[in-house]
Amino acid sequence: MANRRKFIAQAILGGLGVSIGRQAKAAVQLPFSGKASEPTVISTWNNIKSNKKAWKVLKKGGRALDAVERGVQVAEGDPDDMSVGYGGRPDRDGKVTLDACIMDEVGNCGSVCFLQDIKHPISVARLVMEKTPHVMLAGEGALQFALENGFQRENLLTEKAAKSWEEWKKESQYQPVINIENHDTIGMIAIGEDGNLSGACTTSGAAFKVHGRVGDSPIVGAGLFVDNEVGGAVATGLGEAVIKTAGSFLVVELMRQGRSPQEACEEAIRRITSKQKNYKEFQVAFLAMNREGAIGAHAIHEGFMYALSRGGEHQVMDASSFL
Ligand code: SD4
Repeated sequence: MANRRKFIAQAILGGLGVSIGRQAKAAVQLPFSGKASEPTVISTWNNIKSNKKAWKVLKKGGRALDAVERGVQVAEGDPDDMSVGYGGRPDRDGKVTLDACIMDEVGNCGSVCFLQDIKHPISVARLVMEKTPHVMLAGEGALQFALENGFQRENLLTEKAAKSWEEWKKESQYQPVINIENHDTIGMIAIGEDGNLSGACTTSGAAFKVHGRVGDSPIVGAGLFVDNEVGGAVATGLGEAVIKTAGSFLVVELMRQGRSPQEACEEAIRRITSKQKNYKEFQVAFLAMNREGAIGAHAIHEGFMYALSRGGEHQVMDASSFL
Protein backbone atom coordinates (compact mmCIF):
# COMPACT_ATOMS: atom_id res chain seq x y z
CA MET A 1 0.00 0.00 0.00
CA ALA A 2 1.07 3.55 -0.58
CA ASN A 3 3.13 4.95 2.17
CA ARG A 4 2.76 8.60 3.03
CA ARG A 5 6.18 8.86 4.61
CA LYS A 6 7.72 7.60 1.41
CA PHE A 7 5.67 10.16 -0.41
CA ILE A 8 7.12 12.94 1.72
CA ALA A 9 10.59 11.62 0.88
CA GLN A 10 9.61 11.64 -2.73
CA ALA A 11 8.27 15.19 -2.44
CA ILE A 12 11.71 16.19 -1.22
CA LEU A 13 13.18 14.34 -4.18
CA GLY A 14 10.71 16.30 -6.32
CA GLY A 15 12.19 19.44 -4.82
CA LEU A 16 15.58 18.23 -5.91
CA GLY A 17 14.05 17.66 -9.27
CA VAL A 18 13.68 21.42 -9.66
CA SER A 19 17.40 21.90 -9.92
CA ILE A 20 17.84 18.64 -11.83
CA GLY A 21 15.21 19.94 -14.24
CA ARG A 22 17.24 23.10 -14.75
CA GLN A 23 20.23 20.99 -15.66
CA ALA A 24 18.04 19.20 -18.16
CA LYS A 25 17.40 22.54 -19.82
CA ALA A 26 21.10 22.99 -20.38
CA ALA A 27 21.54 19.39 -21.44
CA VAL A 28 19.05 19.60 -24.28
CA GLN A 29 21.15 22.22 -25.98
CA LEU A 30 23.95 19.67 -26.20
CA PRO A 31 23.99 16.36 -28.01
CA PHE A 32 22.99 13.48 -25.75
CA SER A 33 26.06 12.65 -23.70
CA GLY A 34 25.28 8.96 -23.24
CA LYS A 35 25.98 9.42 -19.54
CA ALA A 36 25.00 6.33 -17.56
CA SER A 37 22.02 6.89 -15.27
CA GLU A 38 20.69 4.86 -12.45
CA PRO A 39 18.28 2.29 -13.92
CA THR A 40 14.75 3.23 -12.90
CA VAL A 41 11.22 2.07 -13.69
CA ILE A 42 8.06 4.02 -12.97
CA SER A 43 4.52 3.01 -13.81
CA THR A 44 1.03 4.31 -13.18
CA TRP A 45 -0.96 2.96 -10.22
CA ASN A 46 0.34 0.16 -8.01
CA ASN A 47 1.41 -2.56 -10.34
CA ILE A 48 4.57 -3.68 -8.56
CA LYS A 49 4.51 -6.99 -10.43
CA SER A 50 4.88 -5.20 -13.74
CA ASN A 51 7.68 -3.03 -12.35
CA LYS A 52 9.54 -6.05 -11.03
CA LYS A 53 9.46 -7.70 -14.44
CA ALA A 54 10.80 -4.54 -16.08
CA TRP A 55 13.43 -4.23 -13.37
CA LYS A 56 14.72 -7.75 -14.10
CA VAL A 57 15.51 -6.64 -17.64
CA LEU A 58 17.30 -3.48 -16.50
CA LYS A 59 19.25 -5.31 -13.81
CA LYS A 60 20.89 -7.45 -16.46
CA GLY A 61 21.89 -4.33 -18.38
CA GLY A 62 18.97 -4.80 -20.79
CA ARG A 63 17.42 -2.17 -22.98
CA ALA A 64 14.73 0.11 -21.53
CA LEU A 65 12.51 -0.76 -24.51
CA ASP A 66 12.56 -4.46 -23.59
CA ALA A 67 11.96 -3.57 -19.96
CA VAL A 68 8.80 -1.57 -20.61
CA GLU A 69 7.40 -4.10 -23.07
CA ARG A 70 7.91 -7.06 -20.72
CA GLY A 71 6.81 -5.03 -17.72
CA VAL A 72 3.42 -4.00 -19.07
CA GLN A 73 2.83 -7.49 -20.48
CA VAL A 74 2.38 -8.61 -16.87
CA ALA A 75 -0.62 -6.28 -16.45
CA GLU A 76 -1.95 -7.28 -19.88
CA GLY A 77 -1.92 -10.96 -18.97
CA ASP A 78 -3.42 -10.55 -15.50
CA PRO A 79 -7.14 -11.45 -15.48
CA ASP A 80 -7.60 -9.56 -12.21
CA ASP A 81 -6.48 -6.29 -13.74
CA MET A 82 -9.78 -5.12 -15.16
CA SER A 83 -8.47 -2.12 -17.08
CA VAL A 84 -5.76 -3.75 -19.17
CA GLY A 85 -5.62 -6.62 -21.68
CA TYR A 86 -7.02 -10.02 -20.68
CA GLY A 87 -9.77 -9.51 -18.11
CA GLY A 88 -10.31 -5.87 -19.10
CA ARG A 89 -13.83 -4.49 -18.87
CA PRO A 90 -15.62 -4.59 -22.22
CA ASP A 91 -17.26 -1.78 -24.16
CA ARG A 92 -21.01 -1.21 -24.05
CA ASP A 93 -21.49 -4.02 -26.61
CA GLY A 94 -19.59 -6.52 -24.48
CA LYS A 95 -16.41 -6.46 -26.60
CA VAL A 96 -12.94 -6.07 -25.05
CA THR A 97 -11.10 -3.61 -27.29
CA LEU A 98 -7.49 -2.71 -26.55
CA ASP A 99 -5.24 0.31 -27.10
CA ALA A 100 -1.45 0.40 -26.67
CA CYS A 101 1.66 2.25 -27.76
CA ILE A 102 5.40 2.08 -27.25
CA MET A 103 8.24 4.52 -27.88
CA ASP A 104 12.01 3.99 -27.90
CA GLU A 105 15.07 6.12 -27.21
CA VAL A 106 15.40 7.47 -30.72
CA GLY A 107 11.79 8.53 -31.11
CA ASN A 108 10.53 5.46 -32.96
CA CYS A 109 7.01 4.58 -31.98
CA GLY A 110 4.35 1.99 -32.68
CA SER A 111 0.72 1.80 -31.73
CA VAL A 112 -2.42 -0.30 -32.03
CA CYS A 113 -5.94 0.77 -31.23
CA PHE A 114 -9.36 -0.87 -31.15
CA LEU A 115 -7.62 -4.25 -31.26
CA GLN A 116 -9.63 -7.30 -30.22
CA ASP A 117 -8.77 -10.88 -29.24
CA ILE A 118 -5.02 -10.38 -28.76
CA LYS A 119 -3.66 -10.62 -25.22
CA HIS A 120 -0.51 -8.52 -25.66
CA PRO A 121 -1.29 -5.41 -27.71
CA ILE A 122 1.97 -3.82 -26.53
CA SER A 123 3.96 -6.44 -28.43
CA VAL A 124 1.87 -5.87 -31.55
CA ALA A 125 2.57 -2.12 -31.18
CA ARG A 126 6.28 -2.89 -30.96
CA LEU A 127 6.10 -4.95 -34.14
CA VAL A 128 4.26 -2.13 -35.92
CA MET A 129 7.19 0.08 -34.91
CA GLU A 130 9.88 -2.38 -35.95
CA LYS A 131 8.39 -4.13 -38.97
CA THR A 132 6.31 -1.56 -40.80
CA PRO A 133 6.87 1.95 -42.11
CA HIS A 134 3.80 3.03 -40.07
CA VAL A 135 3.12 4.16 -36.53
CA MET A 136 -0.46 3.09 -35.89
CA LEU A 137 -2.71 0.19 -36.94
CA ALA A 138 -6.38 0.02 -35.98
CA GLY A 139 -9.10 -2.59 -35.52
CA GLU A 140 -9.35 -5.32 -38.15
CA GLY A 141 -6.09 -4.30 -39.80
CA ALA A 142 -4.23 -4.44 -36.50
CA LEU A 143 -5.73 -7.87 -35.79
CA GLN A 144 -4.78 -9.15 -39.25
CA PHE A 145 -1.22 -7.87 -38.76
CA ALA A 146 -1.01 -9.55 -35.35
CA LEU A 147 -2.26 -12.89 -36.68
CA GLU A 148 0.12 -12.75 -39.63
CA ASN A 149 2.95 -12.27 -37.15
CA GLY A 150 2.17 -15.30 -35.05
CA PHE A 151 -0.08 -13.86 -32.31
CA GLN A 152 -2.90 -16.16 -31.24
CA ARG A 153 -6.54 -15.20 -31.20
CA GLU A 154 -7.94 -15.48 -27.68
CA ASN A 155 -11.17 -14.66 -25.89
CA LEU A 156 -10.23 -11.85 -23.52
CA LEU A 157 -13.61 -11.44 -21.81
CA THR A 158 -13.37 -13.13 -18.43
CA GLU A 159 -16.41 -14.18 -16.42
CA LYS A 160 -15.72 -11.43 -13.89
CA ALA A 161 -15.59 -8.73 -16.59
CA ALA A 162 -18.73 -10.11 -18.27
CA LYS A 163 -20.49 -9.95 -14.90
CA SER A 164 -19.54 -6.32 -14.37
CA TRP A 165 -20.89 -5.56 -17.87
CA GLU A 166 -24.19 -7.29 -16.99
CA GLU A 167 -24.38 -5.10 -13.87
CA TRP A 168 -23.61 -1.97 -15.87
CA LYS A 169 -26.32 -2.78 -18.41
CA LYS A 170 -29.01 -2.44 -15.70
CA GLU A 171 -28.51 1.33 -15.75
CA SER A 172 -26.44 1.69 -18.92
CA GLN A 173 -25.09 5.05 -17.88
CA TYR A 174 -21.87 6.27 -19.34
CA GLN A 175 -20.12 8.20 -16.63
CA PRO A 176 -16.40 8.33 -16.06
CA VAL A 177 -15.56 6.78 -12.69
CA ILE A 178 -12.79 8.42 -10.71
CA ASN A 179 -10.01 5.99 -9.75
CA ILE A 180 -12.09 2.97 -10.84
CA GLU A 181 -9.64 0.80 -8.98
CA ASN A 182 -6.04 0.98 -8.03
CA HIS A 183 -4.66 -0.85 -11.00
CA ASP A 184 -5.93 1.05 -13.97
CA THR A 185 -4.28 1.64 -17.36
CA ILE A 186 -0.57 0.99 -17.13
CA GLY A 187 1.85 3.57 -18.48
CA MET A 188 5.52 2.83 -17.83
CA ILE A 189 8.77 4.74 -18.36
CA ALA A 190 12.20 3.18 -17.85
CA ILE A 191 15.80 4.36 -17.95
CA GLY A 192 18.45 1.76 -18.66
CA GLU A 193 22.02 1.59 -17.46
CA ASP A 194 23.08 3.32 -20.67
CA GLY A 195 20.91 6.33 -19.80
CA ASN A 196 18.42 5.62 -22.57
CA LEU A 197 14.69 6.02 -21.99
CA SER A 198 11.69 4.18 -23.38
CA GLY A 199 7.98 4.08 -22.57
CA ALA A 200 4.89 1.95 -23.01
CA CYS A 201 1.19 2.40 -22.35
CA THR A 202 -1.56 -0.22 -22.59
CA THR A 203 -5.23 -0.37 -21.64
CA SER A 204 -8.67 -1.77 -22.31
CA GLY A 205 -9.78 1.86 -22.13
CA ALA A 206 -12.75 3.42 -20.45
CA ALA A 207 -15.12 0.73 -19.23
CA PHE A 208 -18.38 0.37 -21.20
CA LYS A 209 -17.28 2.92 -23.79
CA VAL A 210 -19.09 3.28 -27.12
CA HIS A 211 -17.98 0.49 -29.48
CA GLY A 212 -15.14 1.88 -31.60
CA ARG A 213 -14.02 4.48 -29.07
CA VAL A 214 -10.26 4.99 -28.85
CA GLY A 215 -8.73 6.78 -25.87
CA ASP A 216 -5.46 8.59 -25.26
CA SER A 217 -3.38 5.52 -24.43
CA PRO A 218 -2.41 4.50 -28.00
CA ILE A 219 -1.97 8.11 -29.14
CA VAL A 220 1.65 9.16 -29.12
CA GLY A 221 1.82 12.55 -27.40
CA ALA A 222 -1.42 11.98 -25.45
CA GLY A 223 -1.06 8.76 -23.42
CA LEU A 224 2.72 8.54 -23.81
CA PHE A 225 5.65 10.60 -25.01
CA VAL A 226 9.39 10.04 -24.72
CA ASP A 227 12.22 12.28 -25.82
CA ASN A 228 15.55 10.83 -24.83
CA GLU A 229 17.14 14.27 -24.53
CA VAL A 230 14.51 15.42 -22.04
CA GLY A 231 12.46 12.64 -20.42
CA GLY A 232 9.21 10.75 -20.72
CA ALA A 233 5.62 11.08 -19.55
CA VAL A 234 2.51 8.91 -19.38
CA ALA A 235 -1.12 9.70 -18.65
CA THR A 236 -4.01 7.85 -17.07
CA GLY A 237 -7.62 8.73 -16.44
CA LEU A 238 -10.22 10.10 -18.83
CA GLY A 239 -8.58 9.79 -22.23
CA GLU A 240 -10.71 12.44 -23.89
CA ALA A 241 -9.45 15.06 -21.45
CA VAL A 242 -5.84 13.98 -22.04
CA ILE A 243 -6.17 14.07 -25.84
CA LYS A 244 -7.67 17.58 -25.72
CA THR A 245 -4.49 18.86 -24.16
CA ALA A 246 -1.91 16.57 -25.89
CA GLY A 247 -1.06 15.72 -22.30
CA SER A 248 2.14 13.65 -22.33
CA PHE A 249 3.72 15.73 -25.04
CA LEU A 250 2.88 18.83 -23.02
CA VAL A 251 4.59 17.42 -19.92
CA VAL A 252 7.75 16.56 -21.89
CA GLU A 253 7.81 19.98 -23.56
CA LEU A 254 7.47 21.69 -20.17
CA MET A 255 10.45 19.65 -18.94
CA ARG A 256 12.37 20.68 -22.05
CA GLN A 257 11.75 24.28 -21.03
CA GLY A 258 13.37 23.64 -17.67
CA ARG A 259 10.51 22.54 -15.41
CA SER A 260 11.13 19.65 -13.07
CA PRO A 261 8.98 16.57 -13.77
CA GLN A 262 6.78 17.50 -10.79
CA GLU A 263 6.29 21.07 -11.98
CA ALA A 264 5.58 19.85 -15.50
CA CYS A 265 2.91 17.39 -14.32
CA GLU A 266 1.31 20.10 -12.15
CA GLU A 267 1.24 22.58 -15.02
CA ALA A 268 -0.31 20.02 -17.39
CA ILE A 269 -3.04 19.25 -14.82
CA ARG A 270 -3.60 22.99 -14.37
CA ARG A 271 -4.01 23.29 -18.13
CA ILE A 272 -6.82 20.74 -17.99
CA THR A 273 -8.53 22.24 -14.96
CA SER A 274 -8.41 25.73 -16.44
CA LYS A 275 -9.72 24.72 -19.88
CA GLN A 276 -12.16 21.91 -19.08
CA LYS A 277 -14.93 23.23 -16.87
CA ASN A 278 -16.20 19.83 -15.71
CA TYR A 279 -12.80 18.71 -14.42
CA LYS A 280 -14.21 17.77 -11.01
CA GLU A 281 -16.20 14.98 -12.66
CA PHE A 282 -13.23 13.01 -13.93
CA GLN A 283 -9.71 11.94 -13.06
CA VAL A 284 -6.55 12.60 -15.05
CA ALA A 285 -3.05 11.91 -13.77
CA PHE A 286 0.39 12.39 -15.25
CA LEU A 287 3.58 10.58 -14.32
CA ALA A 288 6.94 11.77 -15.66
CA MET A 289 10.67 11.21 -15.36
CA ASN A 290 13.45 13.31 -16.81
CA ARG A 291 16.63 11.85 -18.20
CA GLU A 292 18.46 12.43 -14.91
CA GLY A 293 15.91 10.25 -13.16
CA ALA A 294 13.93 12.93 -11.28
CA ILE A 295 10.26 11.94 -11.03
CA GLY A 296 6.98 13.85 -10.95
CA ALA A 297 3.37 12.75 -10.49
CA HIS A 298 0.21 14.80 -10.18
CA ALA A 299 -3.53 14.18 -10.61
CA ILE A 300 -6.75 16.14 -10.53
CA HIS A 301 -8.20 14.08 -7.66
CA GLU A 302 -6.61 12.34 -4.72
CA GLY A 303 -6.02 8.63 -5.03
CA PHE A 304 -3.48 8.42 -7.83
CA MET A 305 -0.33 6.48 -7.08
CA TYR A 306 2.59 5.08 -8.96
CA ALA A 307 5.10 2.27 -8.65
CA LEU A 308 8.79 3.15 -8.48
CA SER A 309 11.69 0.71 -8.86
CA ARG A 310 15.24 1.82 -8.29
CA GLY A 311 18.32 0.23 -6.71
CA GLY A 312 16.49 -3.08 -6.43
CA GLU A 313 13.71 -1.54 -4.28
CA HIS A 314 10.08 -1.44 -5.35
CA GLN A 315 7.67 1.02 -3.77
CA VAL A 316 4.22 2.43 -4.31
CA MET A 317 4.13 6.20 -3.94
CA ASP A 318 1.15 8.51 -3.46
CA ALA A 319 0.93 11.37 -5.93
CA SER A 320 -0.11 14.91 -5.13
CA SER A 321 -3.39 16.25 -6.52
CA PHE A 322 -5.01 19.49 -7.63
CA LEU A 323 -8.12 18.96 -5.50
C1 SD4 B 1 -8.65 5.75 -21.60
N1 SD4 B 1 -6.84 6.69 -20.35
O1 SD4 B 1 -8.91 4.88 -22.42
C2 SD4 B 1 -7.58 5.47 -20.58
C3 SD4 B 1 -8.21 4.90 -19.37
C4 SD4 B 1 -7.42 5.03 -18.12
O2 SD4 B 1 -7.23 4.95 -15.91
O3 SD4 B 1 -6.32 5.48 -18.08
N2 SD4 B 1 -7.94 4.71 -17.02
O4 SD4 B 1 -9.26 6.81 -21.53
